[in-house]
Amino acid sequence: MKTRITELLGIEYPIIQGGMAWVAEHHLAAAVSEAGGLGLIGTANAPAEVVREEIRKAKELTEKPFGVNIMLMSPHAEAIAKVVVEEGVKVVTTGAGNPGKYMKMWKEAGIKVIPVVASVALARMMEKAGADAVVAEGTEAGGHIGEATTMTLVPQVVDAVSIPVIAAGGIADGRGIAAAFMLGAEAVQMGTRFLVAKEAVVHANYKERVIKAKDIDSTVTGRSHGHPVRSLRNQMTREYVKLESEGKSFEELEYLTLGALRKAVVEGDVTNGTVMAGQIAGMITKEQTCKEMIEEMMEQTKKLLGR
Ligand code: TUI
Repeated sequence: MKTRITELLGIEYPIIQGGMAWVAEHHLAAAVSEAGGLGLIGTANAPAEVVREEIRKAKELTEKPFGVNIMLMSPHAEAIAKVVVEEGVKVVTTGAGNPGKYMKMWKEAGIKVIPVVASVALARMMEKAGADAVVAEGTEAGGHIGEATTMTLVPQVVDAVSIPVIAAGGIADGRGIAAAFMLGAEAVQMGTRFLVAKEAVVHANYKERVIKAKDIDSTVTGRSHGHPVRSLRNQMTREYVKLESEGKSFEELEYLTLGALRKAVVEGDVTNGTVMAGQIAGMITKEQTCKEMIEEMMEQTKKLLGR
């Protein structure tokens, strides 16, 4: 399945793994890249030197291309923006902000830059700034999200820009990939499915919560602050909603999401921790290797697109 994205990134299959905070570390990134997709190291709020180590460890596990996702709300974003250049990273994706001020430095270093956008306006701006592609991420996605759905956002972004578009949000099998292609996307990015990959170093309780989740089990916190985050409903989200209704500020509540994400991913506290996941969690039923997931999905996609 050749597309402009597989050509641009030098990958076999048009599947990119989401740069999930705390989850997307070197084992997962290398496994997805080894399986023919593009693995990503997610930086979230990690310090730059931790990210440098992650990049070096991923290089030991795979010779295939992998990328780094930079979460632009992080206090370390600027330092990480330099580390990816120093370490010779081939692909950078960005989330939760506008990476405009780093574009020149990255392009001069020969890095392929793929910002995640949640609107047509930012997609247009990124194309002008020299982005190689964009990920159009719908509100079905897990974690920090925008307002538009994947079904509405992807075709509108495809119409607005000439660079290739990668669809994200609510995609976890070959049907979703085929549908994304019908909307004009040339690859997909998926997070929630890879959360339960055998290679994902995620606490068993977290994986079990995703596997057991039903269609309507996710909820969004932080809408009133303009920082909406999707996760599976639990004690933490109920507490957040309560404090939000009492008028607590984003800064006062941020610890509940970001600090608590570590609690869920590392310690397995899925009651008080943040279990970030997308709406498609309800469709995910088993742990598999990245290779099994990707081969199964591509088989299904080819059948559907060949019909
Ligand atoms: O970034 C993500 N997903 C994330 S980041 C994250 S870590 C975090 N945790 C708690 C609170 C905050 C962050 C967990 N999940 N996805 C990419 C994404 N980017 N989705 C939406 C956006 C986005 C939204 C608005 C990108 C740009 C934007 O506007 C930028 C601007 O300045 O116009």
